[in-house]
Parts: sequence; structure tokens; C-alpha cells
Amino acid sequence: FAWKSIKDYQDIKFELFEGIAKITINRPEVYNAFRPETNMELIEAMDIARERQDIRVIVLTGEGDKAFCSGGDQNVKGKGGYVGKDGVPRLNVLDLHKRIRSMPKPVIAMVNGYAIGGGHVLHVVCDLTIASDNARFGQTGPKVGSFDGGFGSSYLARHVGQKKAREIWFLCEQYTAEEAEKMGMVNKVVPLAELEATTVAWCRTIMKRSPMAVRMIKRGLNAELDGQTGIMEMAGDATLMFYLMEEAQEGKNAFLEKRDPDFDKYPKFP
Ligand code: 2NE
Repeated sequence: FAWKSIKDYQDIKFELFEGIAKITINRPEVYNAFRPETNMELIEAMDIARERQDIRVIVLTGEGDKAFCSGGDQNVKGKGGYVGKDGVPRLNVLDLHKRIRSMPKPVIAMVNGYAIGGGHVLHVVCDLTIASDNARFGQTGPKVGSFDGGFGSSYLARHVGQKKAREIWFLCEQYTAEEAEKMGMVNKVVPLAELEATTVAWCRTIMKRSPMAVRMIKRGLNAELDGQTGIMEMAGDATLMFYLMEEAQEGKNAFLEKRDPDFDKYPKFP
């Protein structure tokens, strides 16, 4: 596939092919572990992908054939979080989770190896996961002095059930791609050589569907779980669609023309 760079970064690659944005964590020497700067770049790329009209689907992956992401970079873990070049400890991967969750376009994890620790959480947060047959999944937090009690546990439990989610977190074992698929946290497993082609094929199928319909399905599925934030996101899109109606235009026009609005002429759907 003829991926073209959208923007150059230090820790990630950000590329476009057809309507697909591919974001690759590019730190293979640490199995694509993230440091604060990695997350800052990922967040910026997600924001660009959200805004751009020519991007319909986002694929998140890792460089090479060893790892999707091995979580937080243990070399920079200090007191209070992962310490960036500015000396400030952060856990800014949570801001990335929020971006993926509220992204009005599908985000697909293309898991090409280890999805471990915070890297496992990243695939959990994505809308779909397509994995290569060499991929391995698992949490390590309670083994290495960390945990994710947010999407990394509660949303995981929605995929695999409460008992299995507790097992994954309490035991910190690793699971094969096949086991992860059986558990319901992976959509499809393919040979590594077919991973990108399969992911692109899924993206192409999604891109044939109505973007607004897909968006509203994501909002609805999120809203059931995300409380007021989920309702806010869904209501925001309802407002967007209302703004597309003549009825909303009439309200604004009446204000600007200093007259009473005439809403009687608009249909009252049963
Ligand atoms: C991923 C895994 C299981 C791979 O094992 P193996 O034996 O195949 O490879 P190896 O030798 O352990 O790793 C290869 C190289 O990558 C580095 C290693 O240090 C090693 O470097 P060299 O010795 O060759 O120089 N590497 C791997 N993961 C790294 C990491 N996270 N940070 C820095 N360097 C890393 C095995 O490597 C593994 O278990 N990795 C650690 C996974 C982990 O515990 N991640 C952090 C969990 S906590 C977290 O991510 C988190 C959270 O829980 C909540 C919120 C936010 C973040």
C-alpha cells in the first residue's frame, strides 16, 4: 500500500492511504513502549485525523513484527508518572484513551505482536482489533507497580466478562491471539503477512458505509457505558444533525431578521 506521510514526528509515523490514517508507534527498540512525548504526538495525530475530511478510518499499530505496544516506557517511569523531557511526571496516555473513545470515526487496533500492559489497554480502547497470529495479549500492572482501573478494566470486562477481566489483571498472564479472539476482545486473527491487507480490506468495507450512521452507532454503544460524557457526545451529534435541518435555520434566521420564528411549518414526526 502506498502510504504517504501526513506529518513527521519523532516517536510515531502518521500516514495516509485512500481514506485511512495509519498511526504507528515507532519505538521498536523498547517494543513500542510509550513515553509522555509519544502520547503527545499520538494525541496530536488523532486530533488531525478527527478534523481532516479525507480521513474516514484510523488504524493504530506498532512498528516491526514484535510488538504493537508494550505500555509505558519503564525507563522513564518516575514518582507520580512517566517523566518527560520537561521533568514533569504524567499519565497522559489517558488523554489518548479519551481521544480514541470520542473520535467520531472508527479506530482500529492492528496488533502485530505484543499488546502488553498499557499497550493492551490501547487495543481495548480501540473500536475493533485485528491481530496477527503471533500477537500476545496481557496486563502486567500488578506485577510492575501499576494498574488501569479505567477503560483498561471496566471496558475490558464488557468484552470478556467480569471473571475473565479479573483473571487477566490479577494473574498478569499472557494470552495468544486465538485465545484473545475466543474471549471476545479481538475481532479477527490472521497470519502476520496478511495483517495489513486484512485491515485495509476492513477499512475499505467500513468506508463504503454511511459515515454518519457508523458515527452514531459508535456514539450509541459508548453512551450506554460512558454516563453523562457518553450522552454529551451523542447529544452533540444530535445537535449537529439538528443544525442541518431547516427548523434550526429558521430559529437563527428569525433572530437575525428581528422577527418571531415560524416553527409551525415544520413536520411533527410521530
Ligand atoms: C513485552 C514483553 C513481554 C516482551 O518480552 P521479550 O522477552 O520478548 O522481550 P524483552 O527482552 O523483555 O524486551 C525487548 C526489549 O524491549 C524493552 C526491553 O527492556 C528490551 O530491551 P533490551 O534489553 O533489548 O534493551 N522493553 C519492553 N517493554 C518495555 C517497556 N514497557 N518499557 C521499556 N522497555 C521495554 C516484555 O518486554 C515485557 O513484559 N515488557 C514490559 C511490559 C510492561 O510491564 N509494561 C508496562 C506496564 S504498566 C503500563 O503500561 C500502564 C498501566 O498499567 C496503566 C496506565 C498506563 C500505563
